Order: sequence, then C-alpha cells, then structure tokens
Amino acid sequence: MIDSSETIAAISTPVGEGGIGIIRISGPAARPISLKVFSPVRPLKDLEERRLVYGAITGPSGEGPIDSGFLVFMKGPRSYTGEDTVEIHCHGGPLILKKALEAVLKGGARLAERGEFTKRAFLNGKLDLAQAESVIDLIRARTESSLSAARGRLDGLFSKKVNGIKEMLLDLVTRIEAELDFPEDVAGVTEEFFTSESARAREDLSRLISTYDEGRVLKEGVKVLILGRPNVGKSSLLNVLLKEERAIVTPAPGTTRDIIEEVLNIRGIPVRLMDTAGLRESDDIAESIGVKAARDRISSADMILFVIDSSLYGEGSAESPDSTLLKELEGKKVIVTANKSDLADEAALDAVKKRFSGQNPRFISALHSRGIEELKDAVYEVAVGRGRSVHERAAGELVANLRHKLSLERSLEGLIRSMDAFKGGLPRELVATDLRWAVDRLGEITGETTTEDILDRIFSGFCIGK
Ligand SMILES: Nc1nc2c(ncn2[C@@H]2O[C@H](COP(=O)(O)OP(=O)(O)OP(=O)(O)O)[C@@H](O)[C@H]2O)c(=O)[nH]1
Ligand SMILES: [Mg+2]
Repeated sequence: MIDSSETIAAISTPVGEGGIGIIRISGPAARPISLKVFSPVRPLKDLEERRLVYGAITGPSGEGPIDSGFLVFMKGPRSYTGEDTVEIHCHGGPLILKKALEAVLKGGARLAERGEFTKRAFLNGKLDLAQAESVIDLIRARTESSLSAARGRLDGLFSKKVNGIKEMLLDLVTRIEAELDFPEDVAGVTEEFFTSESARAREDLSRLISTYDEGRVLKEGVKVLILGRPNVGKSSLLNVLLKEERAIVTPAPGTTRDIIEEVLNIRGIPVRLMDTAGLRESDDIAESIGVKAARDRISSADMILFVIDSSLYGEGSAESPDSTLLKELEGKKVIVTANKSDLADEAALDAVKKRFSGQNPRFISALHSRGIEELKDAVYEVAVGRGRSVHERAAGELVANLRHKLSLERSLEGLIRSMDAFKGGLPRELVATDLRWAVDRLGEITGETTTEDILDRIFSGFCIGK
C-alpha cells in the first residue's frame, strides 16, 4: 500500500529540451519542502492556492540559484492527487530539471514511482480505476478518435456503463439476501422478476463485451502488413497511403529488403503499416533475409494487404504463385489488393475476380492513386468489424482494455451460473453467491474489489511523473 505520509516528487514533463519543464511534488509536506528550494522574489506571507509565484529555485539550504521560475500550490483535496501538490515550473533543460529535482529530494521528498501520482489520485477517490487507466490512453492517443475515446473514459462514460450493470445485479442480489435473512418480513423475489432482471443484465453485459474489438482498435491501433510477390507495387502502395515517397520504388523486382514501418491514420484508427520484401526464393542473401523477416511478421499482424499484380492475370494465364502464397495466410484477416488495375484489361480484371471470388478483391492503382479511398474503407471495416462505425460520442463507452474485457466475461459467467441455479431450483444462497461474485468482478474494473498486486501491475505501466 502507498504510504501517504510520504511526499513524492518527479519531473512530470518529457525528458529532453523544452521551453519549460515541470517538477511535481505531492503529499503532506509538499508545501514546506517546496519552500525550502524556492525563494519568491517578493516575500510572501503565505502561499496562496492556485496562484503562480515567481522566484528563484535553489538548493535546499538556499544554494544556487539553479534557475528562476514559477511555483504553484494546489491544496488537497482540490488537486490531481487529492493531496497537497506543488508544481515548480522552470526552464526545460535536462540538467536544470535534474538539479531542481535533486534539491526537492534533498529537501525531504522521495522520488515517485511510476504512475504514483495517478495511483494516489485513485486511492484518494479522485478517479476510479478505469478512469485512472485511461489517463495513459489519453497521453498515448495519436488520432482524434482514439483521443476522444480516451477522453470519454476519463470522464467516466465507460465506468458509468459498468456501474449501471453492477447496480442492476446488486439490486437483485440484495433482494435475494434480504429474503434469506428476513423471510417473514420481505416479499420474495418472484421468478418473473428474477428472470427479466437477470436477462436484461446478461444482454447488457454481452453487448458491452462485444465492443472490445472496436475499443481495442481505437486504443492500440492495428498492425497492417503489406505482402505479395516482388514488383507487384507494395512499396508504391505504402507511398500512396502515406502520401510521401517513403520507400524506394523501381521497375526491378527485389527492391525492398528491410521492413519499412510507418504509422498513419485511417478513418480515425492508428494504423502501423509495414512494407516488406517481395515473397520469393532468392539467392541474394540480403533479399532472402528480407523475405524471412516479412514471413516472421505474419503471425503478429492484425491484417494483411495481400498485393497482386492484376495485369498478370487473364485468359489462359498460368496458375499464379499468388494462390499458393495466399494459402500461407489462412486464418489471418486478408484484403486482396489487386494493384496495377490501370494496366489490366477487361479479361484480366475478370480473371482476378474469378480467382479471388471468395476474397472480395479491391482494385487499385497505386501509380495513379485510384481506389485508395475505397481500400482505406476496407481496412477500417476489416479492423472494427463490418457495418460498425465508431461514433465519437459513444467511443468512450467501448471496452478498450483486456483487463476490463476479462472481468466483464467473468462477471457474465457468474451471472449465467446464478441464472442456471435459479432455474434448477437450487437454494437461493447459491444463486446469491454467484450473483455476488458477478458483482465483484465488475467492481474489479472500477477498482472497488481490486487486489494490490493488480494495482501495482496497472500503475507500473505508467511513466514516472504521471
Ligand atoms: N502501371 C502501374 N505501375 C505500377 C503500379 N504500382 C506500381 N507500379 C510500378 O511497378 C514497379 C514496382 O513497384 P514497387 O512499388 O517497387 O513494387 P514492390 O512490390 O514494392 O517491389 P519489391 O520491393 O521489389 O518487391 C514500379 O516500376 C512501379 O512504378 C500501378 O498501379 N500501375
Ligand atoms: Mg518494394
């Protein structure tokens, strides 16, 4: 458990050079410690809350000065952590910040652990656990949609959803328990009531669990691997998607060897796009290493843009190695991307449609930038599921975290067990026990019933100063 009698401090701005850098101090001694290392230019009677004070940052016994800057005091509980907090704003030089932090530590603070400010905010009831976890999602968001989803979670939209279901189950279980405790005084839970309430909760839980794919994709993005034979236009596709000449393109097969990785935003989803060496047997050492690297990425890719040269198809064209390669990708999400459609005649296009009739091929021309918007739509659709679209408002209600999904699933299991027990005419105690269990699993999400080691694991994924 966190010892909240300790005062913690850390540099809260990113490492490196910046216009300003901020040191955050939180805990009961935040104020006295900060005043040991900070001398206001104009003497103060007392530190006013939330007012910037200009002064010199010094060593803990007035040595220095290290820098000049501002200090701001936020009195608990009206602060991020809920404790007395001070921020010292100085110039954003790594050495300045290091020395200022050292002065604060010498003055009596201890270095904060990863995520400890946010952990304290959680322990002091400023945020529930799901909200606290979304702080990191907010910081890491790279697209508008990921950002608004994280923002919604931080504002409590997701927690509200979970709590809504929890209230429903809790109401049911307290009624059953009351009936067990005071059989004479309390009206029993009728079969009709139990059946309708539990079915409603089950429906809500299942629906929430089913939003995980969308939520995860928005939060973490998708890894998309561009694969195909040499010279089919993989690098050209990467370039046209990125709208820049990122990869070298030549008319000769075997141009790309290294994996070229770039992040782009497709319809709000962060996409990590990887161009690879064309798949073929080669005597060239560098090329065959590239081919192996490409194959090694298949298992970890979320989706594959399998590029073919549609101009090579047509009446009487031999069985193409494309089909063999496609077999290697069985079980993966694949979009057959029929490139060079500008060179393909009617017969060739028909042949491609026929050969890949099960895969719904998308026709593009990377050279003339044709079919690219439709291909992006396809990527989006394959990533989040057909017919779904993430609405900005609702994005904060999606399940985005595997931990949350597992807890929801376990809660659903408990609920179903209790429904079976009820239906099977088992003692109401058993029905209640399973329901309680289901409620507690939901409590894990928001942090009411979360164990210390889970908390540690969650917050250790944060950075220091958060
Ligand atoms: N006509 C036409 N040519 C294209 C198209 N896409 C790519 N090309 C040409 O095809 C050749 C190969 O393109 P790349 O993008 O280097 O192909 P690649 O699949 O990356 O090739 P490797 O890296 O060697 O495997 C280049 O001359 C491109 O200009 C297209 O849509 N239409
Ligand atoms: Mg290439």
